[in-house]
Amino acid sequence: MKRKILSVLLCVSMMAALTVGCGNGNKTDDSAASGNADTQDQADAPAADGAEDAPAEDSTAGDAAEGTAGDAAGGSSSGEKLVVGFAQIGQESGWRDGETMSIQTYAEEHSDTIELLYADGQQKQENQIKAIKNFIEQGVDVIGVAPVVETGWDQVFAEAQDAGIPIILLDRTADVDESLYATFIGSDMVEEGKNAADEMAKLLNSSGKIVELEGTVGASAAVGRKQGFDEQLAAAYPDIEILESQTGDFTRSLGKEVMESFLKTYDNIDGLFAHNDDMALGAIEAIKEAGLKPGEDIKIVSCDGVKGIFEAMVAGEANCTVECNPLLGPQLFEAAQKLKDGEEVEKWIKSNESVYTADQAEAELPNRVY
Ligand code: GZL
Repeated sequence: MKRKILSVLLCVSMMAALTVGCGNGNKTDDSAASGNADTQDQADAPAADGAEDAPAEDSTAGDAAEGTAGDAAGGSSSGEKLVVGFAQIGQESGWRDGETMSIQTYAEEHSDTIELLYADGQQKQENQIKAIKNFIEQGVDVIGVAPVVETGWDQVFAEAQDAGIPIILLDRTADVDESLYATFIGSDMVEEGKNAADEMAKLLNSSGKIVELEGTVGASAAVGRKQGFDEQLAAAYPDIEILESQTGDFTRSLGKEVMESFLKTYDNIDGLFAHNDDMALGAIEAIKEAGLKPGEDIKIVSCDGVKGIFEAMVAGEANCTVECNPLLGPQLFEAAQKLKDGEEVEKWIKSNESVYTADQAEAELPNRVY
């Protein structure tokens, strides 16, 4: 009962302080920091156009937020629904949108037993931390988070632990004591980097000069892929040289911008390793605008396996993608239910993935769902 009163009070105060976006979770809304609910009910609610200007007392938002928070507390206290708060990174890549779609679709399809409170962090750690704090206040059963960077999570994870709410790390790890999270659901990024190095070596006959587009600085996906790639080059391919490596922040636009600067600096680039397909797709635009043939003059290896890179491979403009599975919604809720039921969950639920080369692209393209 106390939790319910607290939730309602919190909602009222939140409504006084925040504009609230009640659109579907795929829209970036100003409620990112609030961890405002994006539940089945809300997902169907008409998006409050211009929500950022909506008066705080906006009835739709107010009702939805208050109702949701109440439901959340009610749901968990009555034990009827599994209530999960998820603090997403943002919408920086096609891969990320695929993950968000997987989570929200699963929650919608199981709305009779699952309540999802979704927050879009807009690529800012402080928004994700605020959302987690709000999930704690709202008394969710389990908190999921895709940590935008590895560090800075100890305190808020400890607060969740003190509140008896388990943390699930999704697709990226956090540099915290293992006792502070229940499980990590995601890929082996070091393995992905190693696989990318092996594929680049095949394309260059183990010799050449390459450039590298790194992911978000401090993100475990970028740290791991670089580690795996560098270690494999050092161990097996001493004649492949990295001319320069810079972050493209996992985005297509910055990937293009950085590749443009690489092309202005170097006239002997044989290959590009991009930590995700979105940056590779931006780089392909830059390579073509420079009058060169991507996939031929410059061999391109990247990670993720989004539809767009398969289309580029079919067009002969990219050479390989190391798959990284974003469709983690089912595993997230399955692990959350186990944790709610007091069952053991393995510390690392590892995704199994493939490596796709251009010769496989045409046959595989119809199977790609993100
Ligand atoms: C990988 C994930 C990465 C993707 C990028 O698990 O964290 O973040 O490779 C995304 O596309 O931005």
